[in-house]
Amino acid sequence: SPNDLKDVEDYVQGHYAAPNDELYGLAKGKNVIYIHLESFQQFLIDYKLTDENGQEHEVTPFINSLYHNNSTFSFDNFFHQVKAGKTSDAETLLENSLFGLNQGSLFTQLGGKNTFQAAPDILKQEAGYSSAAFHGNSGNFWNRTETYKRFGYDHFFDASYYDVNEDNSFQYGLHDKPFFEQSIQYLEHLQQPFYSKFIAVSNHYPYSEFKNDEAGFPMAATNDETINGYFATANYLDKAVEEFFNYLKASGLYENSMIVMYGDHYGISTSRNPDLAPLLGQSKETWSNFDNAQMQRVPYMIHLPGQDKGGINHTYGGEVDSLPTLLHLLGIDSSKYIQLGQDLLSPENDQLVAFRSGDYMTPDYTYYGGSLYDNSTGLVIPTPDASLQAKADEWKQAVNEQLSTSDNVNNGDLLRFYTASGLEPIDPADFDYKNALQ
Ligand code: GP9
Ligand code: MN
Repeated sequence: SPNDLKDVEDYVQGHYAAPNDELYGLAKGKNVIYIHLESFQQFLIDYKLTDENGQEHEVTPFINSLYHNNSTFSFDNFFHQVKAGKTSDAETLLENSLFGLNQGSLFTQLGGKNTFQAAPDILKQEAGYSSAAFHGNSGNFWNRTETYKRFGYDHFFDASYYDVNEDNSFQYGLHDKPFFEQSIQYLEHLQQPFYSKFIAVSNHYPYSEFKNDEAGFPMAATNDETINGYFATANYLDKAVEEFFNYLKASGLYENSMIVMYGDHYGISTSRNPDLAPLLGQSKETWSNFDNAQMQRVPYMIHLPGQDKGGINHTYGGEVDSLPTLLHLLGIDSSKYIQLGQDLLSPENDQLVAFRSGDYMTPDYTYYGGSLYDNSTGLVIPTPDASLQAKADEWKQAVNEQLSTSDNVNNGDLLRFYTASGLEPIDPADFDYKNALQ
């Protein structure tokens, strides 16, 4: 009911982190280009795979160069917060600053009926942005077509807009190089400024597509085929992203754009991590749940050509924090929206990262699978002293509150009652993705 909204608004007000004055509006009026790095974990950044002759191969040289560039706000303590909705949960988090559901996918269950106040809609109504999503798979996957209408996407270029054939695709759709290459003709027609996202998908489990790639990136040599192929598909993604940047530069779009790259979730599941451990300089035998929690880091990089205020930021945060961060860089006040994250560039950021399971992470402690760990040692703290226990209780409560607020908003479809943002309601019937260019 509308009354339930009151608690949500109180939470949002109490949790709001005011922007960093120096950075507010730094990207005002820029195009926004999201590049979705499928299943891409932070450990790939700067990683070098050693082949059987002892030679090292940098897996993602292009993405690494962006990561280390002062035009990029890079984060090394950024965590995914998805559950069963995987990619679609990441989309929910990044574009709404709300969590996915505790069971199943929000896109599938509520994407076709709820009211949202998502990034494309906010930017359209506040700053005249057009918007488009690009993905070389069927629009029905994760119920995207219906959900995107309610997010306010003007255009959705799904597989029907691409030449997808046996040679250039796999079970999840078009491969990344042809995907970016064929996207350009559509991107060129968008009215600027635009908000866009490109969901690249080649680096998706089972990582078996580039084993015999002509580029010949080596396989890892563990007992697990999934791990072995992961580096070569990540390398392919890196090259595809580089080609896309070259296009953006050649077309002149680059200078007018803010390019945001994120890993949506882990690519190597927890059960496989012990086999990965030796490649990370750790031992299979001592691998623990603490290590599993650290592996949930994914890249988050905001590349803003022509400025040098970036660098590697160590703030602890997660996908829910992306939208307020982005809006503030674009010079848009996020405080009037129901967003549950905090600007990662704000000095007021709490640095408490909720996992969807209710576990959490702070700069000093990890709570995972029911145990509290000291981040500096990686060891369990069996009996925290009274002051630490009090803090841990507070963190747990704050995490539960963030997650339950999200569930209340989503399950109660509460945004349909929320008028204080001043956004006009969306009518999904206004959107027809079959005629995307009209
Ligand atoms: C396919 C892709 C699937 O459209 O988005 O990703 P997943 O959710 O399986 O990571
Ligand atoms: Mn995914």
